[in-house]
Amino acid sequence: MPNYLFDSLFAPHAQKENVFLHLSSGDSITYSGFVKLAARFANVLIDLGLEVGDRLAVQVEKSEYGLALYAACVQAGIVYLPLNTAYTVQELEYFIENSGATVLICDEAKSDTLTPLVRRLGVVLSTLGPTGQGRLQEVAQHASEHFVPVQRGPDDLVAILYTSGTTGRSKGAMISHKNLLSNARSLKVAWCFDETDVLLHALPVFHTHGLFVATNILLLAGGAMIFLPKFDLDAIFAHLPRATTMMGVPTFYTRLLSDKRLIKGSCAHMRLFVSGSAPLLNETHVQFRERTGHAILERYGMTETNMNTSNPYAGERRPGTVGFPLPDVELKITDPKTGDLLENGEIGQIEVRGANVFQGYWQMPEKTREELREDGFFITGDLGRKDEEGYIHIVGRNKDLIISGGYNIYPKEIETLLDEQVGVEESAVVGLPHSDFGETPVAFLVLKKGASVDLSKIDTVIAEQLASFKHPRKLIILDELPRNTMGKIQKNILREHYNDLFHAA
Ligand code: MLC
Ligand code: AMP
Repeated sequence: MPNYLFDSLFAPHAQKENVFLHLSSGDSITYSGFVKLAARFANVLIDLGLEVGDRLAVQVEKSEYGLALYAACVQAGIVYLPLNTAYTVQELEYFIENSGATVLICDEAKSDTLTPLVRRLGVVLSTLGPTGQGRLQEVAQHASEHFVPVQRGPDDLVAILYTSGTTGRSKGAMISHKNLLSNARSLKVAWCFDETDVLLHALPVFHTHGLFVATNILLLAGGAMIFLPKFDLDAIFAHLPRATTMMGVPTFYTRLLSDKRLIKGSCAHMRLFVSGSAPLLNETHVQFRERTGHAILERYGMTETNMNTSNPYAGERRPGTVGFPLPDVELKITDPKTGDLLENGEIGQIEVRGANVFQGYWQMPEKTREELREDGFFITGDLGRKDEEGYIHIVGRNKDLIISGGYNIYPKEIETLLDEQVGVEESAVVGLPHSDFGETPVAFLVLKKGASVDLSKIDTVIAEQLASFKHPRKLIILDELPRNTMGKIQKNILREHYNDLFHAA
């Protein structure tokens, strides 16, 4: 049966014996081996009761098995819902309930903790560990390595990725087969990927960057990935000589620069370093070029849109810019108040349209209408300008968002929790510059009259409820929060005043 994404990404490789994944253990997985593993999983998922269009929630450590689950979902028509391994039980509960996922796959180590939750929600639980341990792989070993892909067209859903809301709860971005394939095709051409490429893959695979951008391009090109469990400098330097390309968030590059092993020689085999998911500092770009001779290629994307713009492969990669719109992406800069098109050079909100743009937020038609215009333009919430040569500069955000090491943190989520704590009158969470993570959250609290609070207790509550990357690095008590004449909290004043808090970090 025709299956839009499977037929381009996986089916062409079914008989190929060349390596798809080099693993940190020294083992490798061929393309045909990977396609067979995915087919086995697809059979097991069907046996677990999943049907076309059902959602499968997956919170597992990065491994070839986890990646094969994505491929299994594509061919079985199951909507893949990958979840950050740092999410707490409370966070998971929301994602499962909101998406209506009927099956959850988690690491064996988390199975006991999650059992009460899945019982309460009536969800089937299965386990999968990073070396293939767990119930899912046990059953898959005996399953057939043949699976006839179900029919899926370009507009059918392939995944839901949650991206937090600035005002309410997280929103599930509905991603279609066409969204992914169109973007992978554009990027493969734009960045000149082919079957000789070996991508050093140290990103997590529960977000757009590591899962879709990196993996789909390599699958389309027929190249290989050195598939590392996480970003670790020793592992990176051990594998760089075999790689041709790497994709990372800016923290990868600042950490590389902090290491003496980063020299021209260690990058001799590389043809491309790509950065995205957060702003790459000018100085990082310049220092990296001085040390290695490589100009990092910065691109700009989002969960909702995949990739929108990219610096050129062949032309000038201009630091501080995210390059030009990809060939099949329309981008305009508009007045945030009126939506009118602005002149080149003027700062406004970035809007994008194209086959890359998602289908809307899962079961949130109002939120979808607020951000996705009827004519197909998506209001990104990023502020930017186009310079005279057409390069796009991102100058800020029209949304209250902190990006720490490439992970998004929505202040509202932390503030809501802080405001619930006994003795807290109100709170404001802002992102402050941080040398490793780019930005990091800090919480400012105003206490109720006469109240005193134990900050360590508040820390404990935060740790129980929110993923560790969201934890405010500091809680600071103030007499009052700065406000404008309309009574609105002025976070910019807090940011300016405390700008240097982590300079020594
Ligand atoms: C981990 N920690 C973080 C963190 N990552 N804290 C803040 N921000 C982060 N990004 C926490 C850990 O949970 C741990 O907490 C503590 O920090 C020490 O961890 P670490 O060892 O220093 O971190 P590490 O594991 O090395 O991870 C850092 C990282 C990783 C930068 C390598 O976060 C990472 O791989 N980030 C990439 C994110 C990404 O893929 N984003 C793409 C989104 S898609 P504790 O409390 O346990 O000690 C997107 C669209 C697009 O944005 O355009 O691409
Ligand atoms: P996410 O919701 O995780 O997909 O994050 C998307 C957001 O990351 C975008 O809306 C931008 O704010 C930010 N982003 C991604 N790439 C870049 C970049 N190269 N420069 C600046 N911000 C970026």
